[in-house]
Order: sequence, then structure tokens, then C-alpha cells
Amino acid sequence: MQIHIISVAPDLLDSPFAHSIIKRARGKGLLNIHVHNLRKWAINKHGQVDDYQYGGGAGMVIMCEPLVNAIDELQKEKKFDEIIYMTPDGKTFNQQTANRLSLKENILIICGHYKGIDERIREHYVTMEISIGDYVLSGGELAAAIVVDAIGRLLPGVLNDETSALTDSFQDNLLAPPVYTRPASFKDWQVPDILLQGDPKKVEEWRSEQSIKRTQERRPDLL
Ligand code: 6GU
Repeated sequence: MQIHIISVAPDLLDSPFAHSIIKRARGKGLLNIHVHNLRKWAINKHGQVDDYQYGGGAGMVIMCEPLVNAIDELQKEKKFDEIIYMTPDGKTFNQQTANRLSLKENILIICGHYKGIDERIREHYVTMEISIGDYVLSGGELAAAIVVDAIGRLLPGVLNDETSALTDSFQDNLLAPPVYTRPASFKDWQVPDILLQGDPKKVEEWRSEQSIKRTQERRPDLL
């Protein structure tokens, strides 16, 4: 999968993609991430990419011209399956959307900043608008990092144990069950007996019960 990201603060994206599972996915060539600095397509030698908003009001708006030039140039190389704009008024991101996006070949993500981007780009280029929750961030970069992480770990061959994404919370609309590791007794806290007895069928039953119980208690809205 190829993911291109357009940003006015590309440095914000260095660290999230340089470690752990996403680093491995990139290293194996399963995920190629290209971060582009929008200033490369600035409208003048001052590096301008934004301007005051029509109608007045605080905050700058990212202009059409640099974005159109950036997107057109990238689109000359390849057709994008989705052009995603990261924005707090987008559709709230969830596991189902992550699953769906993990099946695409080429994705372009546009990160907003300041007051956002000129509405005409949203009308004429953007195919999908994503928010990561009901709060406002300074820009779309951290949100884009979250979306890329959630997608990247789902790509075939990225996780060591291919089944482990299947037992994640939310994958079947249930929260994951509790997990334990050695020692079986720590202070006077015991690991549930059923996990120590080695009967895989009983363990499976227990996990399934725990998942349902947890979901009922914490996220009844998922059921
Ligand atoms: Cl995608 N961008 C910004 N700036 N704030 C957000 C968001 C995105 N999702 C939630 N808050």
C-alpha cells in the first residue's frame, strides 16, 4: 500500500512512522509512506500557502492553488483510491473504516491546519473526510498518524502473528478480554485458574464470556 500525506508540518510525522510495527511494515515494503511539505507548492517565494478568510474572522485558511498543484502533481504519478481530508467535522474514525481502508492500494491524506482548507478543495477533490473524535487538535497530522497506524498494522504480513489483529478489541464489535503473563501469583493476585489449566476450549469460552462482560460493562453501545 502507498500512502501519500500532504502537510504544512511534515516533521510532526517523522516519529510516528519510524518505530515499532509501522517501521517494520515500511522495512518489509508492505507500506510505503511519502510525506510531502505543502510549502513545496507555495504560491510565492515567501512560502505562502494560506491566507485570511473571506468574510473576516480569526485564523488563516489553506489556499486552493498550492493544494491543487500538489494533488495534481501527485495524481500524475498514480490514481488515488481515496483522497482523505483530516478534519474535526469529518466522519468519526473507527475499526470498520480502518479495515476498509486497509484494502486500498493508494491513499492520499491531506492534513489541515489553522482554520482548515478552502472549501472548494473539499468539494472537488476530497472523497472522504475523517475525524478521530470530538475534540479539536492543532492540525491533522497527529490524527493522520493515528489513521495510518490503524491501517498499517492490518496489512497482511505486518503483524507477526497473523491472527492477532482478529482478536483486537472492536474487530467483532467486542472489547478484548483481559490478558495475563507470568508469574501465576504476584503478591496475592492470582491469574484465573482456567488460563493455567491448559484446556484450549475452556480458555476460548472464558475469553468470549469476558469479552461480552467487558463490553456490557464499559461499552454497551457496541452491543
Ligand atoms: Cl482529523 N483534525 C483536527 N485538527 N482536529 C481533530 C481531528 C482532525 N479529529 C479530531 N479532532
